[in-house]
Amino acid sequence: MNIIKQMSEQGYVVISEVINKKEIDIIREYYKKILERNNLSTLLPTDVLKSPDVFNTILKDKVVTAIRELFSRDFSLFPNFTIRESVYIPWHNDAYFLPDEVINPEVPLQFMQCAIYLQDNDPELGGGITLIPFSHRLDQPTVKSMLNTPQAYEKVIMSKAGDLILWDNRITHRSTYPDKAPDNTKLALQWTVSASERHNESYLQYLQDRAQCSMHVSDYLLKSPKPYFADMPNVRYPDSFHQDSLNIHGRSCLPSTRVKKSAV
Ligand SMILES: O=C(O)CCC(=O)C(=O)O
Repeated sequence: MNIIKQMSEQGYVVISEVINKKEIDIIREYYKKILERNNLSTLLPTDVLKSPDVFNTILKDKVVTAIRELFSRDFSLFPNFTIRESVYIPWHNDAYFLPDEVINPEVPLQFMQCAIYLQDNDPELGGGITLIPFSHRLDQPTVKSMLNTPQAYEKVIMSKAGDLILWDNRITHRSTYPDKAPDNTKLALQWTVSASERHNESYLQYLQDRAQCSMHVSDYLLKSPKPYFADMPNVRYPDSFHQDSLNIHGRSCLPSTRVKKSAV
């Protein structure tokens, strides 16, 4: 099945091996170094930008090509790129805070969540996500009733370390919970993209609001990611971007991708 058809029918795709073992280790090391400095398990976007080795992963040809193909056009990148540690989030949907036209199961794909997990996913050890295929095409009451017996519908995405998972942000998903202690820290590089600028302002407002209020289920987790949301207005294009990232952007990889000039 091609990726456009799979995204449309299943609500997610896996692009395998977008980064290799050496690149995984570099991102893991960078996370560890920054964690020692500020003790935040959701890295600040401006800290991600300081390392072109990390940020440029998002701009890799294989990544950008897949996103462009799925949207059939250039796209916007939001200032919410981060590396997150040991996030375990229950069933949720990332679109319910957006305008009705975005949530509507009938409309074409508009927002995608992107994650490169830095370890394999495993039903016992966790490390990635579990989702309900096709739930992006269902209305809220239907999904709610399915969540009474999610085992009947869920699918553990068996991604490998370094794979990119892209999901329609209307899909109902959760972290794959570990049944026993994983042997490695669960880490993921994550970000959001959109196909049209029509709803970008409301999404940016939503990200800004989350610096003050708890809205999404993940805002209620023990380690609050509020400093991460509060940092997003500091992402300014081009001033907060490393020259190596700007070179990639200018070279052609993202000729017209609209990195937001003023984040929020
Ligand atoms: O990485 C995970 O475990 C879950 C991520 C997630 O649910 C999200 O970003 O919406």
